[in-house]
Amino acid sequence: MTTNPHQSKEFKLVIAGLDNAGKTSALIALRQKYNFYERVKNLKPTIKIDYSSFKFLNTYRINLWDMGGQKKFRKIYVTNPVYFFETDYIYYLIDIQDELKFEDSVEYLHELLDIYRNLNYANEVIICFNKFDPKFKNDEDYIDRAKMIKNLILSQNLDIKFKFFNTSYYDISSISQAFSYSLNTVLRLKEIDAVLNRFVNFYRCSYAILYTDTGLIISDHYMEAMDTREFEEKISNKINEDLEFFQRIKDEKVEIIDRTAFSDAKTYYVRKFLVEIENVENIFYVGIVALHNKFSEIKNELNDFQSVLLRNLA
Ligand SMILES: Nc1nc2c(ncn2[C@@H]2O[C@H](COP(=O)(O)OP(=O)(O)OP(=O)(O)O)[C@@H](O)[C@H]2O)c(=O)[nH]1
Ligand SMILES: [Mg+2]
Repeated sequence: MTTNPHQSKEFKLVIAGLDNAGKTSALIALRQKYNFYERVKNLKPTIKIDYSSFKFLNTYRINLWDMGGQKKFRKIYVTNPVYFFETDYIYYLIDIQDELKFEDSVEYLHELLDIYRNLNYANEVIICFNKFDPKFKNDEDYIDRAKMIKNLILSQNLDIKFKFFNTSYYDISSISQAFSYSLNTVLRLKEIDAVLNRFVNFYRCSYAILYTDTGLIISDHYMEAMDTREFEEKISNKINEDLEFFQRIKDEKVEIIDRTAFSDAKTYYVRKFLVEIENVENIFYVGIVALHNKFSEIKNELNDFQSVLLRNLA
């Protein structure tokens, strides 16, 4: 991680893999959560490298390096290690649906690992078995393929730490989990994640999400898999509604810290939290959807969340 003159900490994520592995799609799915509206269809192969970056709270700038995977570009990168300087985390995507390319994919991975060895990269290398769509989740054939590649990579690189994920843009939370893994190491999201995860698993909430007043999602947990379209309908729209509501009451100078809405069997609840981070007051919201009968307990548990946020973000 490097620090620029404006004091925001720079965090560089490199996303690599063969052409057609789904790198750009995964990043678009991820960025949709950060309010960049783009479409995944009609994607063209990435020409060399696509850079994008976003600010995270007031403290971090996350830089994403999407390394176009066509052979002609791969040749350029492997002969110019400068592209990989100061990488905080490398994500390597393998298209789990394309068996014919496994060998090439592992070979390219090894070329990159050699570069990272020379650069003394010490973090985990994050491998995503991508296009592991929800319908293949329990498919023996897919599970075996992933196991086989995993064992191959592990056995040939005993000196490197790896972390493996199954990802698919048909399950946006699988992508966000993989990316949160590296962000967690700088943001201390573990405890926050654990609390939200508990809401989903223990109280059977449809979702539990922590986001900022610009709509940036910091931590999100869902009961069911969602693709980018469903995510936009069910989550992005809801978040925008919440943000509009809180802006409106702020304009009207009313102090309200939560809002409850009912529909059918479910309760939609959002609560506002204020946390001072490096002398700047940051607003966070927790949005939760659950069955009516769970809500008094959920609200009670949320009373302690302020101190969890303070402990981990401030
Ligand atoms: N089934 C399925 N298809 C996917 C998934 N992710 C991407 N795709 C499709 O795979 C194709 C390639 O996706 P891209 O994101 O352009 O691949 P890329 O790795 O960026 O390719 P290059 O830019 O050439 O390196 C597109 O047609 C996507 O719609 C996934 O999770 N599941
Ligand atoms: Mg691409």
